[in-house]
Amino acid sequence: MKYYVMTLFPDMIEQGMNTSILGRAIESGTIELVTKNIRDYTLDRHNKVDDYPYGGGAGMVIEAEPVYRCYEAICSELGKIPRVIYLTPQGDVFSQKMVLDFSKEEAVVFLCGHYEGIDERVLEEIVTDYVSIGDYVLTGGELPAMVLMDAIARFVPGVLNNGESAETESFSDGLLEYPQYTRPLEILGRKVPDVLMSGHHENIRKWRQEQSELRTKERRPDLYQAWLERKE
Ligand code: 6GU
Repeated sequence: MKYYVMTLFPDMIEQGMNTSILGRAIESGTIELVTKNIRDYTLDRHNKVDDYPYGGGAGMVIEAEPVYRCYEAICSELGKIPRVIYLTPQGDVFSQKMVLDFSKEEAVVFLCGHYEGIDERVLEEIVTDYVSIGDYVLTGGELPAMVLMDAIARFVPGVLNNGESAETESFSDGLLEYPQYTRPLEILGRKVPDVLMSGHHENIRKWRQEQSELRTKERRPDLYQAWLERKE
């Protein structure tokens, strides 16, 4: 999987992606991460990338030209026209379904906006997917881009090391994960559920399934309802 990120803050992406599982995946080449500073693609003498909005109003708008030139450079490097995801609160809300869809791509390009936005004409020209991570407003698309890259990476072969495949965790079948315990057997006046010490694998599997269902019903009734309807 090859990730390209078009941004005015490449350091933020690189700093955010160099740790833990993602850091290792990049280190080993399982995932490739290329950040492109939009500012490097301006033709302006002072490297200016934004300007006042036509029609007036607060804030600045990122110009079409540097974004388009940055996109062209990425297309040349890839030798193909990639999916381009624009991170915006106006997009479709990110879901595990979208994760699976994006994870099938050879390369994904993320476009991160700031300020009041990006000139609409370059968005019309290059963006294939508009994605939001939820109903709240952030200062820019960098954190959302990292959220998407993290979720997608979990489905790239070789990123998750141990036997725990991406499928067996929360949301795989639409339920939340069951509770987990480790040593000691008792702490804070609470014991580990007996069934987990029984060595009876079928009982343990059933108990965990029950816990997943109970927990989903309690904490995410919307997901539980959808799961019930799918099961029928
Ligand atoms: Cl993708 N971008 C920004 N700026 N704010 C958001 C968002 C994205 N998703 C939720 N809020």
